[in-house]
Amino acid sequence: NMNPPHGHQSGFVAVVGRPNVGKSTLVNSLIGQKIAIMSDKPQTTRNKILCVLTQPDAQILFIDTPGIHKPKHKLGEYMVRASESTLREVDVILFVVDATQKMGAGEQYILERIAAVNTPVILAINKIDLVSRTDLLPVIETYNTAHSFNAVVPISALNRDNLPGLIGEIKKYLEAGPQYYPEDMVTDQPERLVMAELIREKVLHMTREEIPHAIAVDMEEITTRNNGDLYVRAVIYVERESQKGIVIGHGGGLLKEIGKAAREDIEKLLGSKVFIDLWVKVKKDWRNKEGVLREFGYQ
Ligand code: GDP
Ligand code: MG
Ligand code: K
Repeated sequence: NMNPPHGHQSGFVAVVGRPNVGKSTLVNSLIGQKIAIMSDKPQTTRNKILCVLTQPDAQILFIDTPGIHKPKHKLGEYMVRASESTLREVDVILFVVDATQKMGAGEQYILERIAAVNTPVILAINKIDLVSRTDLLPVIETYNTAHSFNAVVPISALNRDNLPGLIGEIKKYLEAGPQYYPEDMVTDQPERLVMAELIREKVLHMTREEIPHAIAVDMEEITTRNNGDLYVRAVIYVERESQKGIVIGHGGGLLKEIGKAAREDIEKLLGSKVFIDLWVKVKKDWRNKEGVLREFGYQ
């Protein structure tokens, strides 16, 4: 049921910023659990859900936008285009910068990308625990001169300083919408998202560029057995029969390899023995139906 309860808001926030400004720290502080683990792996997948913040009146899905960085190879160029459409589709862009660093080429590049879209942009100036008030003001001024932000919010991701203020600003730009993820899934089973992303990552790695980035992995069942082992059944959704063939591979060989690689990562992550039951299904044109939401397999 996608009808939002009265007054409930939800939406997507694209988190952008160059490495080491504190994106992962921010995401971890927001959700209070270490699930941003995926964001430090090689940037091969398109968008990843970094965290889902569930409050009584709102659900905010923070997504990583890897293609925002200057491309170094052909796949990178593809990802820049992909990230541009992401920046257009999300409700808010959260641009994270480091208060202790001068605005540099990395920031300039991101500013150019966000100037090309109409999405509201909130600037989070992070690490204010490391600078004095007098040193912070010129930083704010420099960024305000460079771009007309919808809001500028000084924060310390590490000390959780002013995070409610940041969330408050984000909420101004969310629309009425449902809770996409059940609350318990997000707070008690963050590993579910991570598992889906791990499987997705393996598919993209192992099929190279033959498979478009828009595939979705749906975790159909996660069961803990009596001995603590985990049983996972997941469906990989592709757009065409031919892609299904590629993912499955000759005699099911590639799907087996994908399952094995994902299993090894998930076992490392969770520390328990894992059985993965992988299926591939075709969902025609679901990517074209619109928006980031569909990308994650939601109807
Ligand atoms: P990312 O590459 O943007 O994801 O950056 P990380 O979250 O990995 O942070 C990079 C470094 O900055 C780490 O050593 C963090 O501990 C540190 N850091 C992040 N946020 C803050 C903050 O608010 N204050 C301070 N002092 N350090 C921070
Ligand atoms: Mg990080
Ligand atoms: K990152």
